Parts: sequence; structure tokens; C-alpha cells
Amino acid sequence: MMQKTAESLNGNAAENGLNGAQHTKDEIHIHPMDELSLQLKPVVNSHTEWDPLEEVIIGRVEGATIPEWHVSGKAVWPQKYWDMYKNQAGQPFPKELMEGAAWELDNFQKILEYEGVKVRRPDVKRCEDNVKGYSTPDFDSKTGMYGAMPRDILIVIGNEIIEAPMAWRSRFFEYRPFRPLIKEYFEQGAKWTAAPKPEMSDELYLTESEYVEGPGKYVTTEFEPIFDAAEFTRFGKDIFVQRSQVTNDFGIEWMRRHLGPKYKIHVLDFQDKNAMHIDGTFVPLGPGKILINPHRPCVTGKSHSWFTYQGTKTEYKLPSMFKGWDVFVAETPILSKSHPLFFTSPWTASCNVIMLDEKRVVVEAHEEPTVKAFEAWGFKTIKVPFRNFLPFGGSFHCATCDVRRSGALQSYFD
Ligand code: ABU
Repeated sequence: MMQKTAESLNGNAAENGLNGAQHTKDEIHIHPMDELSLQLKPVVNSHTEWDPLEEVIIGRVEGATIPEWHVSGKAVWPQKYWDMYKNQAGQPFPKELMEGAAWELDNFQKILEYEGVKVRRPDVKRCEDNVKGYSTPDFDSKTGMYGAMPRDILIVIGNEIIEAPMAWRSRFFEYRPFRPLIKEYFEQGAKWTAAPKPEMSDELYLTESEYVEGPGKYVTTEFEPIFDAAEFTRFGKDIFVQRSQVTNDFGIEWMRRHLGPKYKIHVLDFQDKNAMHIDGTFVPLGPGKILINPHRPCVTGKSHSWFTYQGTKTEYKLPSMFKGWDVFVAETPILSKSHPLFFTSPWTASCNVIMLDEKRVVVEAHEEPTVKAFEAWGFKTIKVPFRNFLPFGGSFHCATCDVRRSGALQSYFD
């Protein structure tokens, strides 16, 4: 547990109105912060996906555990792994992948540090707690899942960190490995919100016989607000989101009311019957620039541009606010068909990139067509190997949560 004295935080305790209160040695001593201190140097500050990155959290795979079969997973997990969830829940993922992914995350950390980014990691012991099962009044879970994907549980909007009310029972406690960091950011002036914790009773889900895969069909109901943080993508005052298998309209409305009139939340719809997270589908690269997944075209708005995918010329729609924006079409990933991907499609390998600023993009080192495409589009690529990590459900964007990017809140659509 962190120990901070009153003096080390804010100077003299008496001067800060703490009245010399006695504290036990393990307590974190929180001080009221005045408006000026909060405005001077926010430790948490991020408004877009592309402002210069200064501090980031990178996840960990230690303790990653196969979750148990559930209808909410049936809607998104590749069918060839369904037996794994039914028969091996509570066991670790294959050892060589876990070790390879842990190495890749450490290496990613070193590369980001070399690029000038401060990197923080979740608590390893709390990640390892994922192997434990739990019961609530509403459900039992044989196990948690992991602390590998900070993007799914946390979103930073301005100086606020929001913990997402995630939809899977196996992810109920996923905030725990990140709590020591979040408390530290709070101590340093960040706002901290945990969205209403879902009950996750059976009312939140269709049954296996009720759920039928198809366009506009969702396994989750509107029983209570749910969303994964990776469902939202930030363009300053405009934030885009999709209704998906893990994010319902109730959750989107919660976020809209929580953020208030300073922000506009726009709901987009994509051709994706297994929709889960917008960051493998619709990826902002900078003002006026987005990367799109040709396998999941946007169907909201009016005709914006045309692209060719698998030999077919196809219309790409977007709301008219994107008039004049460049739409870059992601390359088809070159991962082999046999590459294990327990949670996602291979598109994560070419789409789930993270921007270090408007020019520098982190791309998977083996994805040569993607590297070449970004360079042809004028970006500087930072090539990082990540093939062992991809099986866990995402790539660089998923494995991170940007805590601080320089830059102020503005609109990019005026
Ligand atoms: N956040 C994971 C996205 C992966 C995918 O869309 O395939």
C-alpha cells in the first residue's frame, strides 16, 4: 500500500487544514486540493486519441485465466474456442503464449519509454487474483479474466478517469489491478468515477436459445447500464460510440448524461454482427484522419467515399460532419489462419493501433502491408512485435489507457 505523508503531498499538514489528525501508517492521506493546484499541471488529461502521449498504463498478462462459458461470450468468441471455455475455465492460457505476451508487453514498455512516454503498470499480485472465483447475490463466476486490457475498463475524458460497468461476469472485478494507480492519480488531483456497477443477473442477458446472431441482434438487454470503455473513441468535444454486444443504449445514455452538455456523444452503426469495441473498427489518427476497417463499414450517415475490398467497390457512409476527412482503409491482416485468437477477429492486428501523436503510430512489427500503408499515408511507424499478445483479445490500443496527452479540449468539426 502506498504511504504518503501530509508533508510530502502538500507541505505542512496544519497549513493544509488537517488539524494534525493522527493517521495509521498504511493510510493514504488525501488532501482537499484548491482550484489552482488542480489547473496547474493535471496528471490526468486526455481529450483525443492523437494528442502527444505523455503517460500511459500498459496492462499485464500475469494471472490471465480462461473465463467460463456464458451466452455473453457466445455472441463474440470465435466458435472454434467454445469448447475451451466450456472445458478449461479457470485454467491459465497456454504457457508459451503467456510468456511471449509478457515479454512483448515489457518490450512495448521499453519502446514507449524510449519514445519519451512515462509508462505505468497495474499491480501484478492483483492481476494474479484473477484465478479466484467469486459469488454475488446475482451470479457466480468460476474465475476472473485478466488485467491485460486497461482500455476496456478505463477511459480518461479530460481530467477524469471513469471505470466502465463491463458486461461480462468474468470481468466484474477487473478494476482491482488498476486501483492502486487510480488512487495515486486521484491523490494528484484527477477526478475518479466508477460508473454504476451492474448486477449482472440473468435479466441482463438473453438465454442461449433466445440469442440469435444477426445484424442488430444483441445478447445483452437494457436491464441496467453497461459499457466497455473501448466502445468510446474521443475526438475532443465529440465522442463516438457503437451499441454492441457489451454496450447497451442505457450505458451510452449514462455516459451522455454523466459528461453533460460540454460533450456530444454520437452513436454510429457498423456492419458487424459480433460488435464489441469500436477500436478495431473506427480509429481516429489525427484531426481530419480516420482509419476504417473495410470488413465492418459504417452504415450511419450519408455516402462519404468508396473503397475496394476483396475486389468489390463499396460505399462508406459517415455522418456529414466528416465532410472533407481522409478515410484510410486498413490493410487486411497477414496473420495466419491458425494463429490463436481467443476473443477477437484478426483485424485487431492491423486496426488496433495507438497514436503517440498525430504523426507517430505504433504498429505490429510483422504486419508489413500495414506498416507500408501507414508510411505511404505519411505517418512514422514504430514497429513493435505483438503476435503473442493478440490472442488475448486486442493489440496496442487495447493494451493501453492513455492517462495524459498534452492538448486542450476543442472541437474538430467546426
Ligand atoms: N478491442 C478489441 C477490438 C478487436 C477487434 O475489433 O477485432
